[in-house]
Amino acid sequence: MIYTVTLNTAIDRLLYVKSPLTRKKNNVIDTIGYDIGGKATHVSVVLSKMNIENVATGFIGEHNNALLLSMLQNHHVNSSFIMQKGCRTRESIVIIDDSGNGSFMITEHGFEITEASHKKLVSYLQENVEKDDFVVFAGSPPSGYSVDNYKELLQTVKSKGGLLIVDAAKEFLKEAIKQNPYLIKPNEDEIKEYVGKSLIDDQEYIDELKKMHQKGVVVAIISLGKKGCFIGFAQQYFKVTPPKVKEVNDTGCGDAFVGGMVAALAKDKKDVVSSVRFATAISALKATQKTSSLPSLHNIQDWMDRVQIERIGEEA
Ligand code: TA6
Repeated sequence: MIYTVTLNTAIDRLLYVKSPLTRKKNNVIDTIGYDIGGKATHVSVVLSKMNIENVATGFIGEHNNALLLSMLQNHHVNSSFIMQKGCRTRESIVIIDDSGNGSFMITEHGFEITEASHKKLVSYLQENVEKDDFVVFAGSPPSGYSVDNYKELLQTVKSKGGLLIVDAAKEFLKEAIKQNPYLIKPNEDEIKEYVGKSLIDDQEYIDELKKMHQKGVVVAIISLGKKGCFIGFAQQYFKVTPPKVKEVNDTGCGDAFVGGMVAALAKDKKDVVSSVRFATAISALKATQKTSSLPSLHNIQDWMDRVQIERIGEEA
């Protein structure tokens, strides 16, 4: 089984405006839509789209969770969330215009998780995760959620023999790396914050991927948005360039990428190069679509054929 864990679930409120968002002007909304928000839930959508069994877990608020749960059901995602009483699942605002330059995303902190809710999630993982299950942690924990609690979740998965896939930032990324994850995918800002400086050239990216391997990460990826990613595994390093697209809504592209990696690795753990090709293709395809979660895999082979993968280094 694959588990996706969203500690800070969200409902995305998508506001479409025709002309570019402008200050000191009435920016009239053309249409309003709702979609699933929260990074690991988007991973579940990709998996379910590919008929890969998975369960979305994490925390949801008691109020307004029906919309989120029904959207997950529409995408055939099975869910088993810890519901926290008296709280409201947050709404993220995503503003999309016709400029082709991507979306604006405005998020809330999310409700504070009680110790009792945290312990319920620990027990859920303890009771359900089995050896070699992928368990995906993606997205920022809600404010007030401690690194120690995060560590407890990761260690629970490890103690059951599960394989951690983590897309996190700041101190949560640092903690994840300490837990020998199977895969991590910091983006440009997250790696800059982790390393303490911007990475300039291919060699600097390779050096950071190598350091992650030395710390026990099996598949290390640094994603660079529309520029693609660097990936390292088994002492091999690649630079991956996606096809050029007219960006409609970049919200959720990183999550579609993680979903693609998990889906492809679940089929064949050894074929990391094909996996990153697939993940890059669906992330690029997602950018052309209005929604936050991936609505279709239409023509995916064509997109995959247009991904460029260049081998850039190998350790002796
Ligand atoms: O990556 C897109 C997305 O999952 C949105 O759907 C949105 O709700 C947001 O990210 C949540 O991000 P966060 O880091 O706050 O968990």
